[in-house]
Amino acid sequence: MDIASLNTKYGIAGTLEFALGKGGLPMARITSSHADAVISLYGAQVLSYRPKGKEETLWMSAKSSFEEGKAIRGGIPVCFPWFGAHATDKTKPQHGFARISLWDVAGAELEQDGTACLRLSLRDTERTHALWPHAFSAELEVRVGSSLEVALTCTNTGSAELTYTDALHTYLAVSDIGSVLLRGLGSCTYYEATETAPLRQEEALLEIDRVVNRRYIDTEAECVIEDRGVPRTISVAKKGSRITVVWNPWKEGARSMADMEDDGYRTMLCVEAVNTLGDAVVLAPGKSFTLGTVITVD
Ligand code: TA6
Repeated sequence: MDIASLNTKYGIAGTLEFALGKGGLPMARITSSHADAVISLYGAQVLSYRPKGKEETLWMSAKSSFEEGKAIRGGIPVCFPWFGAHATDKTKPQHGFARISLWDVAGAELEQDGTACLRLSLRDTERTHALWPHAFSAELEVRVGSSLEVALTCTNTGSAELTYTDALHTYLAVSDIGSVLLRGLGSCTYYEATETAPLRQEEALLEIDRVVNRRYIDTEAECVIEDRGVPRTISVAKKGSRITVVWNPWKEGARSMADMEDDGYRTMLCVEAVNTLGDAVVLAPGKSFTLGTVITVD
């Protein structure tokens, strides 16, 4: 659907407007009484969330691609139907195809309390069958209110059981990584990147002073970024996930990525709601499952 038709069908005067953004990709721009937000239809990716009177909450790489076929580096990428590299075929796109697909608009509403809601959808096609041989529908609901609520619901529309992994790979903006402490994962067990030995985080507050790529297991805890530089706290709550991934690529990692500035790692921290490892989602025909995250700034 073109931009004019999207605005006619789903636009909300003064609150929600569709426009072509960077790279000519279609975006929804939301201005609610609580916050402003930008959501890319390419990838169903929230790119910006700025509560009224506050600074930007989500990090976006100044060197990100905005181009079909490439992932956008920042905001909240949707990883589906697999998280990370494909289990058996490394030629398939890292983190699945959802973040490099153009999603449809399924609905938009302005709720009574001023929260604006946008729903995007993705269904299986010949292209997705070539990458993942399953019938599915996915819906991403974004609620822009005093918090940012993002929920990914996947439904098995086929006649056989299917299994997937997924993530809401949230990039949070921080003043400087040296001014940040992450609360919520004390006493949790985690796996570092591709290591197989479990480790335990002893400290209640995590300081990020080197590359961090941890998969914390068996945790539904809310995480809180304490940013002494702004100062502010960003809390990241979640549902439908017992794995939290914390990622900062640090200096060497940032340098190795074409779409991140060399010092980009200093102003970001990913705190991700994930289903992976032993927590893959198994869906019988007709069944649905929702993964959600709620981001609140104080
Ligand atoms: O969630 C952390 C992670 O899986 C890291 O291993 C790192 O590779 C990151 O995601 C970014 O992946 P991307 O494909 O966007 O470069």
